[in-house]
This record gives sequence, C-alpha cells and structure tokens, in this order.
Amino acid sequence: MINRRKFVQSAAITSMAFLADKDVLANKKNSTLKNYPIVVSTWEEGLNANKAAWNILSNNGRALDAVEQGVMVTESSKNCCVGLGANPDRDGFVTLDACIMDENFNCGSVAFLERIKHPISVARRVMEKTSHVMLVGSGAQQFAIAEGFPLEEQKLSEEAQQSYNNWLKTSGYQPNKNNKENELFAPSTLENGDLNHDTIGMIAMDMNGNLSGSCTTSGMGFKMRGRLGDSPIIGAGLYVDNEVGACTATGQGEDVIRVSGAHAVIELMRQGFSPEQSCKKIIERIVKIKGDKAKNIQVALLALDKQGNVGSFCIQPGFSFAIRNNVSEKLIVSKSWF
Ligand code: SD4
Repeated sequence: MINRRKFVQSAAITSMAFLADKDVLANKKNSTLKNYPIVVSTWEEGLNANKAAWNILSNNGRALDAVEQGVMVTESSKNCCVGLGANPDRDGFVTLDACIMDENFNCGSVAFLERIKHPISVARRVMEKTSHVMLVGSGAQQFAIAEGFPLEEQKLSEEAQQSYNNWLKTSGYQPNKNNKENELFAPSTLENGDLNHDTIGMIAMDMNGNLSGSCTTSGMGFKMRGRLGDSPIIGAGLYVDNEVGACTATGQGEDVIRVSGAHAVIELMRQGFSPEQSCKKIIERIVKIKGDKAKNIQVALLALDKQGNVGSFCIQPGFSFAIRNNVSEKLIVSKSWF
C-alpha cells in the first residue's frame, strides 16, 4: 500500500519529470523553428557549397545528401583548392582524400585516390556498399571504377601547373628536411590571413534533427607522395554523433590527427561545453603540444551541436566559415588563439 507521504513524493517526482520533458520539448520546438535545418562549412568556398546543401535541407531532404552534394560543388570547381583542379603532390600528381558520416555512425572514407572527380561520393559508396570504412590508393580507384565513376584525365589545371612549376623552382624535392613545419604551412603563407587551404568540411542538421558531415581535400599542396592528413580519417577531420553534435577540422592535418581533433571536440560537447568552448579547448591542447612551433601552423575546428548552435576556433587569424539556416546566409570570421 502506498502511504500519503510516498504518494505526494511520487506525484511531485512525476510532475517534475513531466515539466522537465515539457521544457525539453519546448526548447526543441523553439530551436527547430530557429536553429535547424542548418549547414555550416569551412572557408569561403563554403558559401557556394552551402547553397547546394540548403536546396536539399530546405526541401526536407536528408542531411547526408546535403553534405555530399554540398561539397561536390567545391570538388567540381575548376581552379579551386579542392578536387582535381587542386595543387599536386611533390611528384606532380593530384591525390584526393574524403570521408562522410551519417546519423547512425555509418561512415566511409577514401584516401590517396587519383583521377576521380568526386571522392566524397566514392566515400559514400564505401559506406553504403561495402563492409569497410576506408579504401585507399589503387584499391579505392578500382572500387570507384567498378561503381561507375569515370576515370578522369591525369592533367593538372592551368593554375596548379603554374604553382607546381613555381614550387619546383624554389623548393625542390626535399622530404622531411630540417624544419618540418615549414614544409606544410610556410610562415610566409600565414601573413595577412592568406592561408594555404585545400579542404572543405561540411556539417549539417536536417529538419528531422539528424546530423551528418563530410570532408574532402587534395591535402597539403606539394605534400610527400602517399601522405595523408586528417581529412579522410573519421574522428580526426570529421566526426558525427547524432546525440551530441558534429565537428570538422581543417589546417595542418598531422596536428589534428595527434589529438583526434573532431572526436575530441564531440566528447567535450557531450560533457556540456558549447561548440565554441569545445573547439577552443582542443585548439589550446594543440597549441600546448606544439609550443613555439604553434605560431607557424594553422588548425581550425568547426562544430555544430544538437540544438543547432555553431562554434569554431582556430590557431591563426584568417579562418572563416560559412553558415546557412532559415535566418542567415553568411561568412563568419572565427576567433583565433593568436
Ligand atoms: C590536410 N587538413 O590534408 C588537410 C589540409 C587542409 O586546408 O585542411 N587544408 O592536412
């Protein structure tokens, strides 16, 4: 038998739970109206990519389709920093890396892929059609061809050929000599916020509140042949946890991998830190690890939480991200450590 005291206690607990649920529902409803669907992506190229993603999201499409088709715009752009028009490696070949992740922890990735225009779509096929997460090099290319992706001509874009010729004049082929940092982001390229970037990372939440993300890159220009950065690595260049949020990274991939950047941000968000606070904490970790060398590198992190809040943080000034939702379409300059 239930006594009066117990009855009052349990009624109070039930009504508190009810109120809490009501609050959560009300917040969710408000944030549905205000904060999502939403898509955010790295660098100024993100503005165009977001347009394609927004077409899908605003028509009640799936975030996964939005993040694939969004970054395909950047992969297609002729002389852009991403895709087959990008800078080659030291041997003069463009090699591409990409990964994608949906709301159910499904993920796919390709790396060191040559002569395929849309690595992000190959990554999605790896996710959907194989039991694997990553395919690399000739195996990834073989899979792409078997899936019907055309093999493109092996030819540098005019701009890339020009910058490769310039690079050959001054830099030569000197893998891993002396100052490792300067091989990647030379300090001169960090002046005036004019950063060397070769990547787009995109994260989105659709009308159903589901998150997905994509990341695609040509990697660092004039990298050693076979070098991979963070962009195709789930947990480094991209991570999505549909209960918590999504994060993508750009910049010097070696230093993102070192701290499992995107995953580390998500774990901080899970503890209750905002997207910006979480990104800042991981940037702080990298800066601490790098010591004096931190001033020569760029890493930027961009995150979106389950309520549609966006935040970013980077090491050097100069990183910006593009945002598109019901209320705005704009480029935002990220806060930076220096
Ligand atoms: C990489 N994170 O390959 C990429 C490079 C990048 O803008 O983001 N460039 O390390």
